[in-house]
Amino acid sequence: MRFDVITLFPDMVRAPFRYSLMARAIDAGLFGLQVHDLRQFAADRHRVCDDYPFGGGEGMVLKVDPIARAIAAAAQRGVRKQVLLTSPGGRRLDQAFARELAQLDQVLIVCGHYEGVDERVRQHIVDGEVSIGDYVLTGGELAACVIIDVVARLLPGVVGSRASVDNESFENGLLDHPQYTRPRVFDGLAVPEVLLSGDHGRIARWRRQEALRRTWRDRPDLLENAPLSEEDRRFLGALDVRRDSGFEAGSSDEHES
Ligand code: 6GU
Repeated sequence: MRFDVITLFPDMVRAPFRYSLMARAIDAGLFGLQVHDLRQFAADRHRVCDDYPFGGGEGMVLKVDPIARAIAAAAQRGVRKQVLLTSPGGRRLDQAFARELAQLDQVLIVCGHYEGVDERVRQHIVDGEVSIGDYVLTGGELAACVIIDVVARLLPGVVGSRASVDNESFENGLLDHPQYTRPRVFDGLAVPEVLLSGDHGRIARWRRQEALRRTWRDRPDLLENAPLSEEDRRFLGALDVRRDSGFEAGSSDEHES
């Protein structure tokens, strides 16, 4: 899969992918990242990509024609692709949207900037708009980086094992269970005994219950869509009873069935 980003600030988009897992994945050819400088597609000597708004008003507007030329230059023919504009009003990025994008051969991201983008880009040039959350960024570059990171880590081989992607928060519909590593006791804070027991069945059950408990406490909305077993539902039912009868729902390892 290949990502193309069209931006006035190419280094801002390249930088995060020079590190860690993403840098290794690109070096290994697991996905491509081409960042295009919008200025190279300006029509004039001064490489102007924005202009005053028709009708007057504050700020500058990104011009349609450099964006159209940049996309024409970057788009591959005959592949499954999407051209997306970053915009706070776009479709909200979530794990399901990321999985859709991960099926494509090419994703092109146009970074919105300044006060706005010529409406014809939205209406006629891109396939859709994407937002990374309900807040306003100064530009689309950080959003583009987030989108690429979230999608790229779903591609085969980018993250170590299939299991580490499948088991994490949101992929299984729940928040993650807690993790601990050495030392066993830090400053009087001990690791839950069950994790040292060597009893893998008991450990798996405890982890599932802690994931359920955290989700129930911090993101109960996720429980609506999470795939739950009968045993999960009994456990959650017991948490509801405890809450309704005035018990605190503190984290512990004392609630295994
Ligand atoms: Cl994609 N762009 C901007 N400018 N702000 C945002 C956003 C995108 N997503 C959330 N806020």
